[in-house]
Amino acid sequence: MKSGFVAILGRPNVGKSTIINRIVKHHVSIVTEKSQTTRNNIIGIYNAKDTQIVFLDTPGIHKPKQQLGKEMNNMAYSAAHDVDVALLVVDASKPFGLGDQFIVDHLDIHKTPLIVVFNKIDLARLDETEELKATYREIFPKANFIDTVGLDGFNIDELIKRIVNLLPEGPAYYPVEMITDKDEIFQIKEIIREKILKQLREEVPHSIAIFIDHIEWEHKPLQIFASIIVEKESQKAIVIGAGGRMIKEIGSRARVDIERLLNKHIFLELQVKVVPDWRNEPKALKTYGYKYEK
Ligand SMILES: Nc1nc2c(ncn2[C@@H]2O[C@H](COP(=O)(O)OP(=O)(O)OP(=O)(O)O)[C@@H](O)[C@H]2O)c(=O)[nH]1
Ligand SMILES: [Mg+2]
Repeated sequence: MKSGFVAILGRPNVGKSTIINRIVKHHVSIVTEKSQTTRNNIIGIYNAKDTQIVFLDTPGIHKPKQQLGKEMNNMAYSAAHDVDVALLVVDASKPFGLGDQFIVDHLDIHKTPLIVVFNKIDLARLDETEELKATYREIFPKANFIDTVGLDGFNIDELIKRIVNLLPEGPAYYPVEMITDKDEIFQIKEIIREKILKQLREEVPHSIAIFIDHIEWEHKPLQIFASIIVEKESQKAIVIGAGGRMIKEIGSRARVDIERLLNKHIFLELQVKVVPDWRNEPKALKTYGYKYEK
């Protein structure tokens, strides 16, 4: 059989997580319209007849302002190593800019079989994409190019075909019933974070982390007590909202998805905690699951 590992790399917000979810037909990685949604490497496993592809979704590579950003970049850089194929996802509707150059300079993918995925082709003008492709052709003369729309699945089957062509013969690395490497706790935290990202504006989403304080597994309904970590009192006020309306909304939206994930009724209690500058604190980064370890 054909099998192997494929890293999905690129700038924030280009559609990497949308693509992995399309390929594995599950919501293994949260998607929002905000940049830097994904903060960890997340495995999504594709199984078909005589084929297993282990995809790694990665945080969008960007110029980091905090230690958190450095950790996220390091996770993405590490994913690029020892894979059979690298996908470099770019936003086909945006001209080649400093952020793209940053990736080319920092990401060591010149020796790996590479597919440059021109995603969001639905938003792009033909003449603009021609120019973008010419630039990428100069940088990666041997790479395979493909246009996709992660949002509706356009060309995703073709992308899978091309990946399979580049894969070696090998064993199944994971049991076929496994879809992701992340456990339920991770997924619960991501669901809560997704609701906050979708509900709030730019600055606050980047400053939050989720910590599960306690789960009463035996209780009916199952009880989950979680903390939303922010950096400032002003952010705490925003997350709670006037009369507690915002946190109530976040909680009820998250509860619906967590119930679907666990297939049972749950009780979700959220509280907000201020941990100043946690994005630069090594201990806090470790506690919240964002410390890159080799
Ligand atoms: N129009 C259009 N929108 C897309 C397409 N693919 C993804 N999007 C949207 O782009 C936004 C970002 O998608 P994500 O999948 O979260 O992007 P990402 O690359 O994982 O972003 P980070 O996790 O921040 O690095 C979301 O609002 C998606 O719905 C596409 O092909 N066309
Ligand atoms: Mg993502």
